[in-house]
Amino acid sequence: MTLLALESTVISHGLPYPQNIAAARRFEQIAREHGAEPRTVAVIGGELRAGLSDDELELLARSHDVRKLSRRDLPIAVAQGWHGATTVATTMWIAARHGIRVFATGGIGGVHRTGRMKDEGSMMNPDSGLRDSSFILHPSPFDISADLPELAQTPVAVVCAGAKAILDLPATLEWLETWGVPVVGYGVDEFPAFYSRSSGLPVDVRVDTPQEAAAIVEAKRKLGLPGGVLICAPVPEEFELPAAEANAAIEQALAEADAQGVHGKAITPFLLARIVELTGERSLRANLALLENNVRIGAQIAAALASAAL
Ligand code: PSU
Ligand code: MN
Repeated sequence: MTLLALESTVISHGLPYPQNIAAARRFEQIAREHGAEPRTVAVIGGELRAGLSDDELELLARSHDVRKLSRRDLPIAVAQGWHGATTVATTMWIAARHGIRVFATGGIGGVHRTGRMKDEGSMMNPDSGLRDSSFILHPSPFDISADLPELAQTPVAVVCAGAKAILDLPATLEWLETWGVPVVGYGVDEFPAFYSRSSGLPVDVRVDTPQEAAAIVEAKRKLGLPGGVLICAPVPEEFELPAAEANAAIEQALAEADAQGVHGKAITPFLLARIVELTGERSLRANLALLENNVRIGAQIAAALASAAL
């Protein structure tokens, strides 16, 4: 059977209720329509699961008692019997244990922006000619999502719309290069930036069919290279947010997180929620549209991978 993994952090912490439960059901439907059996991944009562009942989807969508579980949280969640939504990292890991090779999501985590200057043009005090420490006030700690090391070690192909510009996208791509993760553009030459179709940063290769994408995934496996492949499909054109609008919201959300001292595992959900508040319905529609697009492409790649043609 051709299987497609779907994540649950986007349901529990990435989309509002009730749009999230409707979306979770729709994703499963879209996967089936395109040749793959969906397996939404989560931790239910401490049990690692790939494939959920409708009641369990509802629990993930509604409950405030569902934690965001990254890799380090898994043993704790199991030992303590938690309910948890899985991030890209933990979804990959659980999917691999269930023999699932392809996973569709929205955006991946990456290298967070750090050490930016409050005002990059004004590091030098023009009167004294000295560095002015009041301009170097950005104490955000070093933060790299566990999604990246998971891509480096776990053999699951991840279909996403790139990563949001809340992250340092050049640093994220450098990290993936260092750790041997191929970055494939699906019908696109640039790494997509989630709400925007382009980032100005090139992908390693462009493919235009599920078969071409599947061939890269299969070649990596045959070579014995560890880790996954990142397949990046841009948000459908009619739902794209203008880069200026998305970036303004991102900059404001980052400044608020900084001012409020939000960091660690709370930073991504904080930024995502603020961006939706600042940009309104259109960002939500873009988010849903790119997720549906990725589920369709993921199902087609999973089907191509399962076919004998490779
Ligand atoms: N980026 C998004 N939407 C998301 C996430 C990231 O645009 O929903 C979620 C994914 O589950 C991802 C996780 O795996 O956030 C990354 O969190 P962290 O940066 O704490 O690793
Ligand atoms: Mn982090």
